[in-house]
Amino acid sequence: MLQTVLDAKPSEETIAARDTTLAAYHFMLRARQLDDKFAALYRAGKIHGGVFLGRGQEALSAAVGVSLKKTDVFAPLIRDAAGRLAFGETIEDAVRNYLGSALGPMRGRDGNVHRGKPLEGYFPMISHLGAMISVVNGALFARRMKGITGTVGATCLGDGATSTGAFHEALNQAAVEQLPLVLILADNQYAYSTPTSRQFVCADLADKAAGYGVAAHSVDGTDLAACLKTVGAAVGGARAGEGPQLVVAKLLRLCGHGEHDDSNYVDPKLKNSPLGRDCLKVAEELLVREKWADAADLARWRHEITGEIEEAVARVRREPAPDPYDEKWLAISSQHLTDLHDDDAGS
Ligand SMILES: Cc1ncc(C[n+]2csc(CCOP(=O)(O)OP(=O)(O)O)c2C)c(N)n1
Ligand SMILES: [Mg+2]
Repeated sequence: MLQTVLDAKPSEETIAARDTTLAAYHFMLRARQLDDKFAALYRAGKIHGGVFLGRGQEALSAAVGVSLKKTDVFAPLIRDAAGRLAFGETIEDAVRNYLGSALGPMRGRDGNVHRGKPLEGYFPMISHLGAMISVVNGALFARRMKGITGTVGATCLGDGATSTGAFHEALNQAAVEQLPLVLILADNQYAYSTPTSRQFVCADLADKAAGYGVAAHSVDGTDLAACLKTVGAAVGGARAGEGPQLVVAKLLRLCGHGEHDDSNYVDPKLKNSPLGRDCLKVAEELLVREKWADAADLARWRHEITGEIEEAVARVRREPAPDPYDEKWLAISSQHLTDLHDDDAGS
């Protein structure tokens, strides 16, 4: 397949677009299959606590992950399995967190989507409702004070989170300080069971950006190519010193709030509207249309990823659970999350 594309002598731009799109699609597919596996493990009673999925939001999330550099800062939320993988998280670490392995990023002490590696610029989630924006602002401030330039910080948000004080305060702060913040807002039509009509009355959430003096970008969140272009432009703008960028993507959450929620409140008309398109299928149609992949490639990739996930789950299930006597406890974090030395840890 690759050879066919190369034989046609495409421009460098086309090759770059193809490579980025294929990479993003692979992260989307991995995320979807990982989510499906977590849902199955949850139903089988193998996962304690909730399972929170990103079905329908993978294109947007993958676009964020592939647009960032490893030296950037990223605070993913509930629906960002694709973005996490694209930013460098391994399937194994995601599985470890869900199954409570002591070898996981949180050493089995925190579950599901609450995982990250702050020393690698990738923050564990506090809350889905705007709490991470000020954390990213803080990281960007820290870099500015250390004289580190060219770093972008990204985090995500839902439509419901725009009603919180945390969103307002942090976006305003980022604007006043002209921080290189990229805020990805997934307007997925519901905050748990609350529809957007009960959440805000402006025509479009992108309209809110003007009130903060922030650049706004709108995108169809079901369309991978559009997400890559728009998120890429927003990240580029922030990196070029143009201040905070708000990306508003319209789409539909194609799952419950969590696996415990059957989402029977979702309006069937929305499911049948363009917002209800499955971004994974839209991306596959694009790959086939562009001749970047064919049906056999898609089937092979699915099969390979299923194998990778099954192997990771089997390995992780043999790993030990946490032992509280092994921990060095700090007031707000466990020592492994910080760069403190032993001497500092006790204070
Ligand atoms: C302060 C606070 N209130 C309530 C919750 C429970 N909660 C978590 S996510 C959520 C809905 C979020 O909706 P939205 O921002 O639209 O994001 P989506 O779930 O649609 O991705 C709620 C009510 C919480 N985590 N924190
Ligand atoms: Mg929502």
